[in-house]
Amino acid sequence: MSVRKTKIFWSTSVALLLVAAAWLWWSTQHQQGPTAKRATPEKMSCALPVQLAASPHPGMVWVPAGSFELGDTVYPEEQPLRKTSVAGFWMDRTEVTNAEFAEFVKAAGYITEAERGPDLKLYPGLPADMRQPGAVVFVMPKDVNTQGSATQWWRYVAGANWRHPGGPATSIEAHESFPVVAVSFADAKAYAQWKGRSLPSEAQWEWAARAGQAQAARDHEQPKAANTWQGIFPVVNSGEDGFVGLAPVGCYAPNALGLFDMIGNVWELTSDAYRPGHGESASGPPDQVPRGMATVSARQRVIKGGSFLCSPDYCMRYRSGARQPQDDDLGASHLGFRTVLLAPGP
Ligand SMILES: [Ca+2]
Repeated sequence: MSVRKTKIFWSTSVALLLVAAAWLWWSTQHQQGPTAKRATPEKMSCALPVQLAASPHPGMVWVPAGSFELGDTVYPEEQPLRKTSVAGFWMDRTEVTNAEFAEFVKAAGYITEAERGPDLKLYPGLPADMRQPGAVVFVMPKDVNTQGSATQWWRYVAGANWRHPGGPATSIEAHESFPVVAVSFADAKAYAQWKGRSLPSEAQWEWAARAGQAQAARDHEQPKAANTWQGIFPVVNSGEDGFVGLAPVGCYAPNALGLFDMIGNVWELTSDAYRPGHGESASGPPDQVPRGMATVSARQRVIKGGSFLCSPDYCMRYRSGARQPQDDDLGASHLGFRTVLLAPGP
């Protein structure tokens, strides 16, 4: 072996050893805490504290009026900060569960948009697989091109809906305490109206998530007491927080107002139409957005709170000020909601 070849051999060997050592270290770090937790099955429900019998609206908590700066400073769509005030209101202390949504569906005979399918008059250019009823599902890829698009892990799955969140082969059996997902804006609104309530505005939602602390949004750390993503998105999910996928509602400590899972678990729909920012220039019509291969003038809402898919290396939207657009008529496996009620306080 020549001197040059020997050098190359040793350089390569040292590099391989370093990579192996790094992988071993990472594995060890993530086996002692997280994987030990995952050795036990993920919980199917979590006990919620009993509310005071005197509460006029069981299952809801009072959010007092307040003034604060809407938005945050991490991503462009959350800026600029805007002074906002909200009046007091009641809010569901958890995300709406499968059991609660099932009660509504049964009583109202309601069929969700994901079960009915897209309005083909609105989407004449949709590819064949997206013309069928369905919803968008996160599917963990084996490998990923970091320069590529999110379609590497988001799939439109025919037959996916709130009863079958991962597609026809999946079910919500024994998942009564999990947040309902794959619902559209109209579905969530119909549920809220059936309950005599409404969906929160973005400002109401954000103020509630901050639990009355005007400066709470300046903390950009990944929260420990929330269902988010630990590992390397979207290919390694250590489940360090106890859940690889969705968690039942109420598994983490509530915020100071008694609201559970405002951050993480599922994104939550609001009643606000989406604009790409909080500035004056953001008051125009919604952007043209792609849906499949078609570009349509979709109506979009603001969604809040991030989900079990939010990670520091890809989407640090596990913050009260974070926001994203969501097509009104498109359900997704990381999207749910909760309701609010405008009524006198306690
Ligand atoms: Ca998690």
